[in-house]
Amino acid sequence: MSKIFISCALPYANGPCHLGHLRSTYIPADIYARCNRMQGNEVLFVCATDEHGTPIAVQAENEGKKPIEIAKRYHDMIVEDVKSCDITLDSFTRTTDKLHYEISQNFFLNLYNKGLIYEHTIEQLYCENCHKFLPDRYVEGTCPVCGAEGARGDHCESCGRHLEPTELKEPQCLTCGHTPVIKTSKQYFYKLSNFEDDIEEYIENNKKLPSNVRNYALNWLKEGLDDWIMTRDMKWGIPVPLKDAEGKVIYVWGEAFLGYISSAAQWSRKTGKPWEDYWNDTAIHFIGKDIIYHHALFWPALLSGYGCKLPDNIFAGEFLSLEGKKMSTSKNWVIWVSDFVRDFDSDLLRYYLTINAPLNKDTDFSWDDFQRRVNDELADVLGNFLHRTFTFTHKFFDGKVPEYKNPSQEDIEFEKLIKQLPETEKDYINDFKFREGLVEVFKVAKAANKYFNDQEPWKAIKENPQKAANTVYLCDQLAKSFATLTKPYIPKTADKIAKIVNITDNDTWDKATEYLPIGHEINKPKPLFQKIEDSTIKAEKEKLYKNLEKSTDNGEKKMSEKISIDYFDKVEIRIGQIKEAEKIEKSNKLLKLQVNVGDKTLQIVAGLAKRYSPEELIDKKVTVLVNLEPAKLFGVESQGMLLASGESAALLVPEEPVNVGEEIQ
Ligand code: B3M
Ligand code: ZN
Repeated sequence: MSKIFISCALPYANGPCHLGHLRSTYIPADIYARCNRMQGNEVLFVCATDEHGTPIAVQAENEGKKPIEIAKRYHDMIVEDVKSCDITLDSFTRTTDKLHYEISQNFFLNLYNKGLIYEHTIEQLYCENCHKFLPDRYVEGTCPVCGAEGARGDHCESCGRHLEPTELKEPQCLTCGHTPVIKTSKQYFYKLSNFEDDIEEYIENNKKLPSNVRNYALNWLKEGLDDWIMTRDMKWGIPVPLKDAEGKVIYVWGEAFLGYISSAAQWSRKTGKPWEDYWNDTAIHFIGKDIIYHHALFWPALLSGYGCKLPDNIFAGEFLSLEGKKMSTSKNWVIWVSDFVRDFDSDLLRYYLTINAPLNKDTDFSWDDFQRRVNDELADVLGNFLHRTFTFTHKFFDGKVPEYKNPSQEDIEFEKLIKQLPETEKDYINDFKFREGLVEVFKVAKAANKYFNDQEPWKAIKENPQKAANTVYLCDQLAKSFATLTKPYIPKTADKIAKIVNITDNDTWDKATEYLPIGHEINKPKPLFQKIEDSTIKAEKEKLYKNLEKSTDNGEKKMSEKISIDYFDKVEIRIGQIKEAEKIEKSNKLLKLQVNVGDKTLQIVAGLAKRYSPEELIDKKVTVLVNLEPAKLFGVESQGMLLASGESAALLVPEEPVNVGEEIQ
């Protein structure tokens, strides 16, 4: 038996959880935690909200609130989000907890006293109007790399570069709009460069590290490691525990990691069990791919400096996009967990986000694909198998597991699948191959449906009742096994299956191989999954696009994916002429247009109101995407799309006179 320390990256307490958080960390970590507990290992599964840093401080200023109020609001929401998806954390604390302050300051002091943290004076941006330094997100400007406006002091969203505030062109104080000046300030740096060799050895020798983490880390190591700044001049944060460091706090990345430890330490205080036993046995971090650098290089270097065992594994989930576009909370292109679980069972989400792609690949959430997987896979494969098994047990065998005698070759073959599954699936999960484990369950469920069809128990019951009994017997056994084996993935459903099968222990992996005794009574089945109607998906899509419309921007660029010429051939673009145009009530952006495209007139809702008045559009010739699936925007059906440039919404119009209805090729 092992003791396993599992952590999820600490979410910033500046917003609730969205599907991306679930996909990259919570769901995989929970699958792993659950499966390990079921195998009899002792698990300590921790997380906390990351409550310092400029995003929260800036938001608080904008709302005229204290940072702690913002943090508390989102901490409470995140706790609910995580609960609603059955993430079985043992401890979910906050980086504003007293114990976290103590642990973080002691950690800092320990490194400082060893000479691993040193003072160094650097140039920083300072707002003379607000009388404060402007680290990270306190300042915005033009990106020096790609020229995009609105780049933040720490990062440019447009090109993805990490930035220093002093690198920004035309910087502006985010609070008051003044142009900041450059001032020098003493800061504290960690001697990260001292640890290059140690970290390289750690990464090279740790054969269990997944390839994405390994490769990213080794590439960065090739470039060499620069010392890391550990402090900030700001009020919101953990004070630097040194006499002459007034007004300075520990940089959020210099203390957030300690959230893993302080969360565990708070759990230890409650339970009396030492968290160190878990860390020292096996420590595993689940994170998103954007913070591999921090976890694979910086955190191990801090731990080495402190003299502590390094994590055994770091598992980085890659990105989730939404309907083919990069998710963006600022642009409202996002699905919040709380909205999702209001409309759907969280198991459906756990299923979809796991089966959709392995974690080391980027993937997309699309409402149509979600519907397809729920209807064709959960309902038609797993749900159908279980339902027919339970129904037949009741219809022909009085709700009792029938006798199994003289098995046929098919029975023997099928039984092999049942017996192999627990081991195969466990191996996959232990190997962090969560998708593969789930695919295996569905392979067997598919094979079970085929076996059921081939055996035709509805016929056999008349001609050869023992054959029907064997079929139902084996299917009952597999159904029972599913009550355990699906639990790491879809825990609510697994418990429903257990209830119907009438067993109480579906929490022990080994029990999956134990058979139900002949004569065991099962309960009356209820359908486990409901199919999702087209109208439901349509409504969800409308909601999503409406959100986008509400936001100030036009959304982000599509992920640049190559398409084939055949695919492009399907796209029908024609010259059209606008015949009518009117404003859409309650929207300051949208116009409702009637556009003649030759053989028909399409009603199109377009985001042109800011640039064009309805009158000036009448009779204008425009370029129209004709074969677009209709969608509703602000309750108005739109049957096509006008081509226009993104940001400025300038229409693409033909240069020379052309006929209405002419196709663009
Ligand atoms: N709070 C969230 C992120 O960058 C950040 C993680 C901290 S983990 C120690 O995804
Ligand atoms: Zn200012």
